[in-house]
Order: sequence, then C-alpha cells, then structure tokens
Amino acid sequence: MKKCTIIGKTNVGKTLFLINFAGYLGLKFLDISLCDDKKILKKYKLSINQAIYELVNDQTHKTRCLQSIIVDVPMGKGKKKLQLIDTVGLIDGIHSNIEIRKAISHTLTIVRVSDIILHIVDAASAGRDELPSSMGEVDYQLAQFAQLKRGYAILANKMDLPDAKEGLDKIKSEFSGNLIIPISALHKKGFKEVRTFVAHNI
Ligand SMILES: Nc1nc2c(ncn2[C@@H]2O[C@H](COP(=O)(O)OP(=O)(O)OP(=O)(O)O)[C@@H](O)[C@H]2O)c(=O)[nH]1
Ligand SMILES: [Mg+2]
Repeated sequence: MKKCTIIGKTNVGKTLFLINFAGYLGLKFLDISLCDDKKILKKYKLSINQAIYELVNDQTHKTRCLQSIIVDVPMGKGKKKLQLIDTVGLIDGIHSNIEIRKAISHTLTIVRVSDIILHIVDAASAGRDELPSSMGEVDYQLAQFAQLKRGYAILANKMDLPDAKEGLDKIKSEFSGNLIIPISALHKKGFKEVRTFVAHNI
C-alpha cells in the first residue's frame, strides 16, 4: 500500500487535515495506529468528532508521535487503499525536548519512504509573518528535498482566516514551480483538488 505523509511546521493544521480529509473520503470512524518509523505502538478507534476533540488544538506539538489511518481513495470506477500518515510538527532549529527531537527524526525517516508528500503551510500565519507557524527555513529545506518526488504538493491551509490571501501570494512566490493547493482543513475547502492530486499519484 502506498504511503501519503502529511508534514509541516507545528500548528499548521496537519492533524485537522488528516481527520477531516478522512471524513471527506467517507470514513465515520478512524482506526488510528500510533507508530514510530518502524513499528505500530498502539491502535485505537475514534469518531471524527472525538478525534478532533482529542487530537487537535492550538498548542504547539500537540501531536507527539506518528499517527496513521487507512483510507479508500476513489479511482475511476474503483478505489485504492492508501496509508495517510500525520506527523510531528517541524521547527526551525533544534527542539530542546528529546522526545520531540526523536519524533521529528521519525517524521523525516517516513518522508523519505513516502510516495506522496502533502506539505502543509499556514497561509494565515505566512500573511502575518507570525511565528512559530509562519513558513521558515525548514519549509524551504523540505520543499527542496520533497520536490524531487513526483507526488509532492504544498497545501496552503487556513484560507478561511484574514491575511491568508496575502500569505498565499507569498507562498506562491517563494515556492514557485511547485503545485500549491489552497485549502481550509477546518471547512473542508480545496479537498476535491487534494483528492484528485492524491488519486493521480497512487
Ligand atoms: N481557522 C482555521 N483553523 C485551523 C485550520 N486548520 C487547523 N486549524 C486550527 O489550527 C490549530 C492547530 O491545528 P492542528 O491540526 O492541531 O495542527 P498540527 O499541525 O497538527 O499541530 P501539531 O500537532 O502541534 O504540530 C487548531 O486550533 C486548529 O483548529 C483551518 O483551516 N482554519
Ligand atoms: Mg498534530
């Protein structure tokens, strides 16, 4: 089964995107596997609403472990299974907490073996130059590495917020030459375009 990894700085909306995109693809419940880069550590099931309540918030590094689910992606008359992997938020520089450093290292390992990389950038923070979510050095490094792969797209998230349009213009000029899809993980906007991109790359 192919792997699609959701990556980006902390607090940009990776986990909310995973959950709402899974819901958009038809899942009512999520069978979530917590894992490091080699093995599954724990499995559990949550409804979409429970998952949002328990796994998403605006504190940085809410997600501290890779978490993955299996989704069916419609392809023509059929569908294909895909592993969607939510990762630990990246930061510019080195984190002081060793657990987060380890989890970031697992995240980078998974990116190397992923077929599809969805790089989420917070367009609203980019518009306001607001740290820590605003795009930074780690986004440029990630784009340089990931654009060598066929299945790489940048998702400009939080397009529902003020300043996101200015942010999107900045993202387009900084990452020109890449596919950039504006989305709102909160309002499930732009998901059709993401689904089409994913289906083309499975
Ligand atoms: N307005 C708005 N808020 C969003 C959107 N996507 C995410 N958020 C909010 O942004 C905050 C962070 O969302 P998460 O999904 O936890 O972000 P994350 O990238 O997984 O963060 P870490 O796990 O800490 O790295 C939460 O308060 C979300 O509700 C969006 O499209 N619009
Ligand atoms: Mg998260």
